[in-house]
Amino acid sequence: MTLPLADPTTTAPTEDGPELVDLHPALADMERLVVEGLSRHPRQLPAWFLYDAEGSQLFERIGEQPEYSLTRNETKLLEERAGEMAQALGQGIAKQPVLVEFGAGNLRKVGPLLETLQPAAYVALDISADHLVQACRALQARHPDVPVLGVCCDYANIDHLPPHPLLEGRPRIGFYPGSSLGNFDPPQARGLLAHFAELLGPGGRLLIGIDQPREAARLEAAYDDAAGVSSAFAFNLLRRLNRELAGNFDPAAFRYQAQWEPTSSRIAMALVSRQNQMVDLAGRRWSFAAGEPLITEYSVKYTPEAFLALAAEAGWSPLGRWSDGADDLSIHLLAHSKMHAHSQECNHANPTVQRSQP
Ligand code: AVI
Repeated sequence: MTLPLADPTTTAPTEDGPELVDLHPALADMERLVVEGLSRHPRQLPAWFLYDAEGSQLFERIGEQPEYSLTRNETKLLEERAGEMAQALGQGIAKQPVLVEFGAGNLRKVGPLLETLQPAAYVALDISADHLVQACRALQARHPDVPVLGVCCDYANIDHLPPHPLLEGRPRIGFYPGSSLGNFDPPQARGLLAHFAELLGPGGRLLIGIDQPREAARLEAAYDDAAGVSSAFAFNLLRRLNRELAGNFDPAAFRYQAQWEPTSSRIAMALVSRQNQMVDLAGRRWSFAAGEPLITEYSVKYTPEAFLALAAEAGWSPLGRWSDGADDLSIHLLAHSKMHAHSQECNHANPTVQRSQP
């Protein structure tokens, strides 16, 4: 990539595009997380490891597969209902807010909200630096009136947003589409929702997309598409580990599997060892038994009720909900109950639920 990332301690504008801050975890942190993850039973790595430059591109291709409807349905819902969402988001907020997107990806979902909400600035947080640079540039070109700030980071593990004059004294609205909350197990997800409240600060609101449970066959197909893109996405993790952490995984010695686990309401994605084998990684030897899974990701699916119960435990109250025609996914609007510095009193007791026509 050509666009330079700013020093982590500054947010100086680059000459030819939006501002960027690089807070990507250091190699030593990745090594520590790999050792922790591979020492677990079952072995499991943080889902963000899947998103190097190649992984981010593969994930975009997953969104284009006919079996994986989440991206399409959520984008359509946002396009159709962004006006209502912006109105609900802005209610009772005195100042023009800043919009903060967690795990921003290709930044293709936020457009309708930028147009309808017209925030004072837009901050995109994503783990994949190259992908973020390209996406921020393209977004800034499409929306020249909204200042764009890109922050490359593991959004679950930053203490605060980088200090910036654009963010000072303004209410912050979080945007977390794509149901990425499901890639954390429920206790972690609860912690993440509480963490978002901290990052967003007083008056914080959150617009969050949540995928819902449905028939096992549809879900398993969505995570193991016929074109093999989901499988390639998982196998890319092994290539990344080999390249960045001195590994010698042999991809041919693993097979990809995506299984619906109804009792946990989740899809478990794994690379399953085809044989007993030893693998070198991060300066250690790891033994894999035949049939042993390396969990690459879970994708937990929440009914609206289950999600709102989890959100309430993290201090969030419902303000509204929009769902797609098939009711496969919902976009929830939440307000943090303890934090109303920038907002006036609002009625959280009766959230609205709005359904799109199929
Ligand atoms: C990013 N996240 C919400 C995706 C999901 O649906 O859990 C990740 C994914 N992995 C394979 N397919 C999609």
